[in-house]
Amino acid sequence: MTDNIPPFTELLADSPKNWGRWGTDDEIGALNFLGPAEALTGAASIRSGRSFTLGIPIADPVGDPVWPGRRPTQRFNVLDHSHFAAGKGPDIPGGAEYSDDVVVMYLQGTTQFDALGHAWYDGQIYNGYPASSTIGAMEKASILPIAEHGVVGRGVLIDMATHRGKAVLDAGETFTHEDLLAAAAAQGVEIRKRDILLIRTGWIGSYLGGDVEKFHARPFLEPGLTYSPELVDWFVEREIPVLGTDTITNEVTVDPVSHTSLPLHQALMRNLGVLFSEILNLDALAEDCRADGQWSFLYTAAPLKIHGGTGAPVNPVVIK
Ligand code: UVW
Repeated sequence: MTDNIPPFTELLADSPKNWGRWGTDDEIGALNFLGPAEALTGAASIRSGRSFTLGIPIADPVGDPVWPGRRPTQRFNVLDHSHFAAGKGPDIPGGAEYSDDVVVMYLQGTTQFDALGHAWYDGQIYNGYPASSTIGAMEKASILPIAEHGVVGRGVLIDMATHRGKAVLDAGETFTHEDLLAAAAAQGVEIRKRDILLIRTGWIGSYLGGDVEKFHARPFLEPGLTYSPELVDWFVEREIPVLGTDTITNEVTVDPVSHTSLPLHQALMRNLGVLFSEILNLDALAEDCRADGQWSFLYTAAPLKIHGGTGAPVNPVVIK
């Protein structure tokens, strides 16, 4: 272990856990907070019926934004008109032609939900399942049970970039739950118990707007929420089921206090079972919310049902 950087066993020794709260066989964690009542609360937020999709386009020829070490999604045409023109396409009765393609992608390589077992420390994933259950395919706490359940509730958007008077937060810029509450108050919206919490930093928007170099710049350093015991307690007290942001990792890449990398993946996802949805495009939604002052809405999402998946792509739909 690097000098002076505490291992998570030490940093999070007293951090709360939801393990066992929904049964020893639970695999969906804080998604248990979202049921019919929360779906109706979300639906009651609808005013105009305007809808927004939060996924980014996949297999961008310039390279999708991914965590270092992952490769951007590649899409290959394996059948198209050229095959038929060369007499090599399948012979379909009636003369129809068609096209096919294949993608090679990291399941965390686009807008996605992480499985609860996606990140861990100390030999155990969410709910105490052994880390060895991730070998080969996730036997436990994979994305499949989350995908079977679906994610529906009242969403609330906190536009941290606008709150700080910026189009995009700076590399490594941090904020806390108290900053979220201040931004919410400025926006005139309340972050209620069991809300699906979406936070805009402008980061992915800058990529979509053409600032691609930022994503290939090193060191890789995103802005985001920072770990503190108080932040974790706030997630517990608010029963936040889902954290979604327009960054690749949903938190500042390196916590400036403990110097650990991605401690919220451990404190919130592994320990509390909070669902993480990353690489969201929140810009069009934020623009609309700034225009009409309505920052809450019905949020719906269904990640793909991938057996044993560490996560799955998703294109959430929000209705205002
Ligand atoms: C890592 O797993 C490193 O990040 P994420 O969950 O954000 O894809």
